[in-house]
Amino acid sequence: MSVYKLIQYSANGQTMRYPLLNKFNDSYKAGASRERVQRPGLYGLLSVLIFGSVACSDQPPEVVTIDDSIKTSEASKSATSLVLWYDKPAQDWMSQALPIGNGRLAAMVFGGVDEEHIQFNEESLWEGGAGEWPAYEGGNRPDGHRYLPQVRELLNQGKFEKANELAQEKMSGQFLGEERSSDGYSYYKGFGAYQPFADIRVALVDQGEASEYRRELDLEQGIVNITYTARGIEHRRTVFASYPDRIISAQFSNTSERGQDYRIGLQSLHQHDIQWSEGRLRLVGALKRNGMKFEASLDIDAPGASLSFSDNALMVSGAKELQLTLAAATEYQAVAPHYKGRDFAADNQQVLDAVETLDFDTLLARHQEDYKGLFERMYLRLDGSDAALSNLTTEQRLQRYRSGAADPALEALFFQYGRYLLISASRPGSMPANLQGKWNDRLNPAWASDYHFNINIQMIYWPAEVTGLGELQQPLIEYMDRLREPGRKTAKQVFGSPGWVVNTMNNPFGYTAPGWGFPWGYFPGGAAWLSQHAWQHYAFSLDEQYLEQRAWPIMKEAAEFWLHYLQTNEQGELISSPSYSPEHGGISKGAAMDQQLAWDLFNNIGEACNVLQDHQSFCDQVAKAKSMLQGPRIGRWGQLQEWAEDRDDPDSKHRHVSQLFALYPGNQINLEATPALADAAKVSLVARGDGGTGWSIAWKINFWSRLHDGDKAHQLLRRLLRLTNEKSIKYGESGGGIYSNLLVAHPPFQLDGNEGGTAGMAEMLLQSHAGVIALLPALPTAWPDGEVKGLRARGGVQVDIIWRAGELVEARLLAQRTGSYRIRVGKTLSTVTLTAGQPYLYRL
Ligand code: FUC
Repeated sequence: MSVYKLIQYSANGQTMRYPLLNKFNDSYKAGASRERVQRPGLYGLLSVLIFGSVACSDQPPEVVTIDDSIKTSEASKSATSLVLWYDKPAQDWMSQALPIGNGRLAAMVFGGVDEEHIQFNEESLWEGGAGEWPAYEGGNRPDGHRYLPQVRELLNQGKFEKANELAQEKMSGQFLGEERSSDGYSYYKGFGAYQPFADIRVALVDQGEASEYRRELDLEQGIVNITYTARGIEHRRTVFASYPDRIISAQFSNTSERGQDYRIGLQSLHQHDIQWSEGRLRLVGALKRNGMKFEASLDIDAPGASLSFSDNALMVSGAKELQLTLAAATEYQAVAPHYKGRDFAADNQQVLDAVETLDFDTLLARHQEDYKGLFERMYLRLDGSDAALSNLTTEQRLQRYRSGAADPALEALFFQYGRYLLISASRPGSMPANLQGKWNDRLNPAWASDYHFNINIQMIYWPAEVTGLGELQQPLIEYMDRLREPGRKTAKQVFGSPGWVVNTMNNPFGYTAPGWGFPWGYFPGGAAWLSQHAWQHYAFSLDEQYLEQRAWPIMKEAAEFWLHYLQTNEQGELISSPSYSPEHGGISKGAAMDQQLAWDLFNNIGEACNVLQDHQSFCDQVAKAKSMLQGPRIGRWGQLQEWAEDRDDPDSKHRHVSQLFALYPGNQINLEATPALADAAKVSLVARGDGGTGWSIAWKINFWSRLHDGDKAHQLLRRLLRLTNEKSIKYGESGGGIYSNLLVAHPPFQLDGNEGGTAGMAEMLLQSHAGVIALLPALPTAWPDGEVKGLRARGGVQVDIIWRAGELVEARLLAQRTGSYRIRVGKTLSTVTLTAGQPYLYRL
């Protein structure tokens, strides 16, 4: 490859509507205006691939000076408003209450008239670990590695069942048993589960009948509002979670002459005490099984009102305005092996003291400045929804949509909701979002509301980079960085290997062993998959210091495991053994997903090597291993094989479609470079059908987008957005759907479905995985007119697009680095030179 010169982006004084790229951590910021010589990586240049049948033109499209020619249309403005609203209080936590969060704290707001109920969580309140099980060792069987050669030998002899039995007995992880409840949910003893924290209940004495009731979540403002009139008195509540101030804040106001009476209580499902002193209501508790201590502290401010404390509740009499400020913390600390030690009471006090003198409006303004700084980086308008639709509640709109009516603006609302939820559940400094983000009201949430690394948590982060929220991946990347320590132990003890691993299920107490359930728990590929996220943050941000200091060590150590784990077969190819295709079939050798994960990791390491120009011998070793990997195989019915053996069942409708990892989120298979494999992937996808759990349907939106079939992707989106009320665990055809609060149902609620759906919609509008920036690659006929601003392409390019009658009108590209870029619209491929920081208007 040729060597060329790049000048890194330096701010040029020009006012940008959107901030350029987001970086995790100031200490990793690359110096501006640094000159360096660099070999072009896939995303660095985006111009070096060979394109099959795509028509190429070397003529750059027309260049138009930028004068804000992309304008926001006024059309159908109200139908496109980014508000979820309802005309009744929520009765049900999962399907109706409205979520707020600041990354660390999360809450569900019910909006009752006689009683406001705010159920809340703090991210670190977890049962499980050494506190519950003194002999807990991250689930590892220390002798597991001794049996690995035998398991491999059995697989070599084709004795798959025997190999499964042995691996199950000797290598699978440990726990203390399962407690099943009648509704199908389980508690996994020793492993633990994410816990609900407590509930704020504010009873409004003497309300009578309410009229003009409205409960809304305003995504543009990042707040929940409740308004109604009762006995001629207007009531208004606003609730939000603030990241800068680390609190949840609620204001209750009313127009009553003498003020309103409120009774305020804090309650928890866990053992606790309530204390009242100096304007603060405190709930101090400890978990039953592992003893983890926690405290919630609620500041209560009601100017002019009288306060009295009795029966564990606070009576506030005659308040025209009531302000509640909540801080909550636990003793959890992310340090092995005990994972505790934080002075949570001092933490809460510090948080509340810091905001004591600030009034509600100031807190709100600080929250909104922070929140909007993220949310407003992107804008999406899908035209075609009648303005009158804004008179329908969100639930009515979903009902209408379910009966077949079109509502592109509702789809755009769903898209932005995914961004809202990610902003609420994952912020720099927080833990990563878990299966339910940070929202949970149960002692035994489904799958422990844990960190599942065989698709789920990765999917939650799919939309982060492309929708302009790259720094929200920081919690995931910091988390995997910390996971390396327990992950090394598992690699050594269970696999006799260097490097680090994590398997299917993980808790914040370093459970990196294969899960106890076999074979579903077996998935050493977890770390390789996570490493993709470490790389992708670089691919979008081009932050070299981050790549060198944060991503590289994580990726390198994950690759060390794979270099050791892969076995050479008789044909001299490298294959994974034992290998498992999540959660389908038993263990075997060379399952497609493992092969693709290893390829993806090695490929990204190759890209990183080009950037860092260091680590030569390791880079050579990885490149060699990559070239020896057994590649994707096309089977007897034209399918992309899920296993090394050609044994795919054309009738299987299994929700995991792991053999298509290479199509999305990987890029080993793509329409440009590997059309035959893309065709095979399509055959497999068609056979699997359109059903599945929420996340499975969401994944299929992304697959079809990568296959550039916008109408099919949209059909899947419609399927995902089918209103449901199902809350018990369902798979397959009866899975998927959306609740009236727009949370996606596995069922039950799992955040991956929301985020995978948002990522899929982004993928319909912009793709950049194959060395080309594809504009509107999978635009469905259902979205004839629209506009999007602030999407991000790999290689540090920000993209705005406007389209009419299904055709691109114009796009604005803002590159972070000067260079040559390939742009594709339909079959037209152009090469353009983008200048760092200079918007470029592209027209066909
Ligand atoms: C995987 C999936 C299940 C569920 C669980 C949390 O195991 O197969 O459907 O989403 O994760």
